[in-house]
Amino acid sequence: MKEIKSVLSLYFIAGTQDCLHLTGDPAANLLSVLQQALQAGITCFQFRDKGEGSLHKDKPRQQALAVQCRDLCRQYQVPFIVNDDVELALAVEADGIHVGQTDTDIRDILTKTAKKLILGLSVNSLEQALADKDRAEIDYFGIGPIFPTQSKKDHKPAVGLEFICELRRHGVDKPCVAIGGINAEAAKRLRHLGVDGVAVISAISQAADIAQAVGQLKSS
Ligand code: TZP
Ligand code: MG
Repeated sequence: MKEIKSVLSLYFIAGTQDCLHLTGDPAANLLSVLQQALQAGITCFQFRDKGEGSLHKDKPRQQALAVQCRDLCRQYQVPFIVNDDVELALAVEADGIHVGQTDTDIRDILTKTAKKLILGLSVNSLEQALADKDRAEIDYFGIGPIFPTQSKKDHKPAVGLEFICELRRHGVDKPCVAIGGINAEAAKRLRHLGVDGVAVISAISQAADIAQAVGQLKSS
């Protein structure tokens, strides 16, 4: 498996609900956006198909789409991570699972599979980071939202750029990816502050020129 820090470098997250601004079938549009992002050099993809406008009420179609996304990622040797849904992740043999603080416990995920999965956990406070910073089974923290975001309705309060420094000051040295409202300029600042990568939805899914957006987020 690739080194986790290099996997986190430019982490793209999307589901059909993030492609509704495009005309045509959202599932086909997601595949097209993903293909362009992979071609341009994203280093990880998280399938996060949830909420209004997603395929969450049609599990067979959602799973079929997840398989298509997984196969695209495999072509580019980019890890394919599933958000929250452990059953879906196992069914499609994802490379990893990302969970929030109130989702399935990482310990329960481990009991369900012998395969080495990339396991990520969302962190929004110092307490949460300190509680899990030494748990070896957690491969990385998703830190955020750094800024307010339009892409997640129920998002937690934004933590700001300083939060990255606060975590490092408190000895949190787990690989981390920053998320929430990140554009190319913010990505540059965050990388300087020491994050291992940035995770974005809209900066790629809503870009007029996906290859250019990926290039700018990477080289920042
Ligand atoms: N978790 C925290 S913020 C967020 C998620 C899934 C959404 C990030 O989307 P965007 O468009 O990059 O702000
Ligand atoms: Mg969640």
